[in-house]
Amino acid sequence: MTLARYQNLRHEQPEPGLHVVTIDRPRALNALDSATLAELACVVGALAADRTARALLLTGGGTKAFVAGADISEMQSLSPDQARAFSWKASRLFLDIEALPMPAIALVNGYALGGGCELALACDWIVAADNAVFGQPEVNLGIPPGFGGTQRLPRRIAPGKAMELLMTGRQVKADEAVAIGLANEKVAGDALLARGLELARTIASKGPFAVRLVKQAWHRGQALDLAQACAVESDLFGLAFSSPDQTEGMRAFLEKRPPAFEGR
Ligand code: DAK
Repeated sequence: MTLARYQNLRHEQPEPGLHVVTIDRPRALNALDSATLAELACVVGALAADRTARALLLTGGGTKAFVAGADISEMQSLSPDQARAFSWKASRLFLDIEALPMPAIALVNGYALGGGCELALACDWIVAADNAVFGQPEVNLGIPPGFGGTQRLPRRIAPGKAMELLMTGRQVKADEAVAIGLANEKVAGDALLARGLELARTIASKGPFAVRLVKQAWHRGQALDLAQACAVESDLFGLAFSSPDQTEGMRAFLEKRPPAFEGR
């Protein structure tokens, strides 16, 4: 079911609670211009408020590119002030994606370069099609990454490897992306959406409140030392015991039946 039609993206719900957002701007290999970022912000705002949403799959239209970066033709003549504002606007959007209550999985089909790689990194994990190519080639254009790449890449993969990729602009294909922990797995291109939906269904079958708490614990703990982060986890663990899902999940286990979670 198509939920909303935009100029540069599609928002579909193939099954209850499972959302697929496709960046679809093929003439520029799905590059992110201001209009596309504004549309993405609308979808992310709607998803953040949707308590029935269980998982987001983010992908690119066509088979050649996930997202080939920020739109270079739009960016080339920005003033320093405009560049800073553009970068911060997109960074806030990517922070909002990261903060979505439901898991977000990037299904990377083809090029995920610059802002495209950064968009994938704002998702909880990445599944790569066999033609996926990741990279932060900004240094080739005389600029550093501007949508969080210098921050998220060293948090996702080994910091030294991240610095290598950020400073050389070297692109990595799907096998290497899996080997360095950038992508979780590689699948055939024509199986990418099916694999994403399979993962989304698995997540949707778990306690939705618990899944939200896992994501919250991880992100809130990132900025803290281990003791403080574990205290956050204890708080959220306690919170889970105020939820009908906890009562149902444990009762179902003891009664040897599958749980029927309400999502709260
Ligand atoms: N922006 C705009 N158009 C793009 C594009 C992009 N990032 N990538 C591709 N295109 C367009 C091409 O210009 C071409 O348009 P036409 O000539 O047909 O009109 C069309 O898409 C097809 O591309 P190609 O003809 O080049 O296709 P190929 O198969 O030969 O090559 C490629 C595919 C992905 C290897 C190549 O297109 C490429 O290298 N693209 C650029 C990749 C790149 O460098 N991406 C990173 C962009 S920089 C910041 C804010 C943001 C950022 C940084 C700072 N501040 C404000 C501080 C983030 C920056 C980036 O993301």
